[in-house]
Amino acid sequence: MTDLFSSYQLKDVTLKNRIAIPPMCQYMAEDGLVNDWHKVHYTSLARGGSGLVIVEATAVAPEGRITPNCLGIWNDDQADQLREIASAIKAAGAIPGIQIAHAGRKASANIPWEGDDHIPATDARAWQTIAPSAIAFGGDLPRVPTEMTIADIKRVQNDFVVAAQRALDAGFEWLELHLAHGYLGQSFFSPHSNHRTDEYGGNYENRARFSRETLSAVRKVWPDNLPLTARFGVLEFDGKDEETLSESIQLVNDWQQLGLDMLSVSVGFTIPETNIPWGPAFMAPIAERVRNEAKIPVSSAWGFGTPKLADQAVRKEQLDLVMIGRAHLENPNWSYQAAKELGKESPAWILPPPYAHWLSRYKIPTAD
Ligand code: FNR
Ligand code: 531
Repeated sequence: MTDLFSSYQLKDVTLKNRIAIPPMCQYMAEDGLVNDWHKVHYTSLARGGSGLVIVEATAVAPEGRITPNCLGIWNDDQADQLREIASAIKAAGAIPGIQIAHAGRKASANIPWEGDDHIPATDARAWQTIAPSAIAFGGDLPRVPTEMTIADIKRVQNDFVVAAQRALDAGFEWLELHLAHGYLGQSFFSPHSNHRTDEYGGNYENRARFSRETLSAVRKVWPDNLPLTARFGVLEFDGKDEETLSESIQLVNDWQQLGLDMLSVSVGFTIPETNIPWGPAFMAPIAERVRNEAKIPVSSAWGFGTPKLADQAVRKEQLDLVMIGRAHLENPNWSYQAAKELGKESPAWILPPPYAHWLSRYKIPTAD
């Protein structure tokens, strides 16, 4: 019986368990560069026992950052510094992954604890955003983006390809395209945000074109023996879920033909007004449906934070990997404590050997 602490092989990469730390923006970079905070953050997470650590949404171009403080991989200096993060994650016993992203019309925003809203155009820190159509997200992100020309589309697609090459050179072994959460990739597919009248808008084929072309081009530079994955909002909880889900599953099938190895099932977040059924593991049944209908390995997140819930999702074959996000921000050792709570044999051995050895032997009995 497969459970949370079963190993998992995808292409030539083997994870020591089914726990992944999903990408979580830190908003602590200057000019897209790694600094001591990222070293503290990623090494503390990586030595906690999870099988895979995915570095946060890392922008493929300056205008693709959500905020001025997002990580980037659009130049060699950034890639060189990310190399340190990849090797530290590896040294700590987890597989190093990275998510590459472009924020589209949600870009040029203040960091969450400084407003989470668009930076006023008059502010020197702001920049003009780009998107499939000149339609603002709305809410706290009212800025109207510039509709991308075909040349813009080709440039950004190439930015993803160059970013994938840099991620490979930096030592990452797991690549995730950010095609979710209302950012550029998601916004090309959603009719809410894509009103184009050329070959990148309108019917399914055209709205799928951006992501299919980008995935295909990235696959050519990302080695076939390493996992190429994507995070994608398969529905919006906007009252049109059935229609959206069936189109999304069709797109996931198309992506598989183009070499996608796994899907991280998430929410679209394409428009501000939706009815998301927030709750523990609320995405599990949706992920299970994508896994069964598209016949693709899936991961998902959203409130799996208790060991039993995460373990059940794997045992019930709803997910192949469980992403545990905020629970790890609260407790970097979440995976080790989950192993103890679930009564695993010698739980210490999901930690790096220098810790595991002394946690499994010579233990001083705890006072009852
Ligand atoms: C996130 N999330 C996120 N998702 C993503 O695809 N790329 C990213 O860079 C980020 N950044 C990010 C930052 C922070 C601070 C949070 C809390 C979340 C979403 C995250 O990966 C995860 O899907 C959600 O947090 C839900 O999982 P949990 O936290 O309920 O386990
Ligand atoms: C979405 C989110 C919404 C509600 C709770 C947690 C997370 N994330 C998306 C992130 C940025 C932060 C908010 C990205 O995908 C970059």
